Amino acid sequence: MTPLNKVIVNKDTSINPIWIMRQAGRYLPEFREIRSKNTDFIKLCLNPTLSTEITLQPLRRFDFDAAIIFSDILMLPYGLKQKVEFKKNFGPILGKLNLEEISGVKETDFTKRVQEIYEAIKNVSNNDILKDKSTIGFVGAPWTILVYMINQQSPKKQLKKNFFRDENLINKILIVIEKFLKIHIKNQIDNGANAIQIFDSWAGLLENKDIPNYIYNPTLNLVKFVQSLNTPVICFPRNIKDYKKYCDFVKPDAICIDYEVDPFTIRKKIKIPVQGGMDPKVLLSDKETIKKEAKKYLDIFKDHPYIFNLGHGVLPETDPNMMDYLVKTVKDY
Ligand code: 1CP
Repeated sequence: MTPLNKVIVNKDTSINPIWIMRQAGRYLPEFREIRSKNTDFIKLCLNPTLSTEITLQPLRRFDFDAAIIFSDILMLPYGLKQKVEFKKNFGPILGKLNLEEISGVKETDFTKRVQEIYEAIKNVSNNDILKDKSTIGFVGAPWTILVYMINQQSPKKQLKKNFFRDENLINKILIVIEKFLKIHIKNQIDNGANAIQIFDSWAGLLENKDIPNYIYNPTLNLVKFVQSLNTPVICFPRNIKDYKKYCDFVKPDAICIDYEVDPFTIRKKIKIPVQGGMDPKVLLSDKETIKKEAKKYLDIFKDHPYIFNLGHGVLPETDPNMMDYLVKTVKDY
């Protein structure tokens, strides 16, 4: 078993595997070079040679314990034939959502549209670099995918005022999303992913009363589905107000925490393996601060199954030498 899976499945507290969200990305000059020649982000995700190469880039530099496949959560709406574009300095822009159209998409059509992602997973998981390391597949949680599909852009700017106007319609869309997320998860596992992370980046947007319908219930269905395929599942409900309640309802195999939540409280309240937490901005400081902050998390979770990661994606302005220093610090702990 890989170190990551030992922590999640066997609850091993003697090791602290490390991987980093967005570990393949803009802080690496070798990624920027490929990206500058491939301006269409979706096409890049669907080029198995390049997406394999990008996924492996960080593993050639650093002793990470897992590869996360270079793709995007928005490949799901793309696979459902909703238009998806990534505009420079703006982020994703999606076309109008048509329930009839997405409901008409067949499983085989979907799989064909994103087939290259599975090819990349196969390439990565069969690469010698991945010996004794995990290949992480991922999806967006139903709620976060719903947000992008209806809002048609990042809700960072704002969530459409009439977002919840037609709850009946929303619930029908959620059913389609859930169906295809399961297909996408199974395809990733069939092609070599041996852990799945579910990103709920906009979990923090909901009021308490809406959380069961939009987060707990649909995510629990996905978690059960991944577990039925004998694969561990990590959930990242970013900025959720109550991680404990989330874990009690959704029952993932491991929980990834953001950098705003107090790690002491997490350790006290949560019994399942924990991942992440450190503020990505720490990597913009100096070695002394990086060491101090990394050790803080490692000390707090010393007797708890813990996977080192950040509390969100690595920032593009991060110096790769500081990442190297962080990985060595965690490995030497
Ligand atoms: O070069 C570029 O401009 C592309 C930047 C980029 C990258 C490197 C985007 C655009 N997506 C990705 C890859 C990506 N996205 C990965 C690859 C694997 C890795 O981690 O190395 C993963 C896991 C994601 C997941 C993802 N995409 C999330 C969940 C995690 C998070 O950041 O909260 C979300 C919300 C997205 C949507 C997305 N993709 C890209 C952008 C700019 C956004 C929008 C973010 C927003 O709404 O603010």
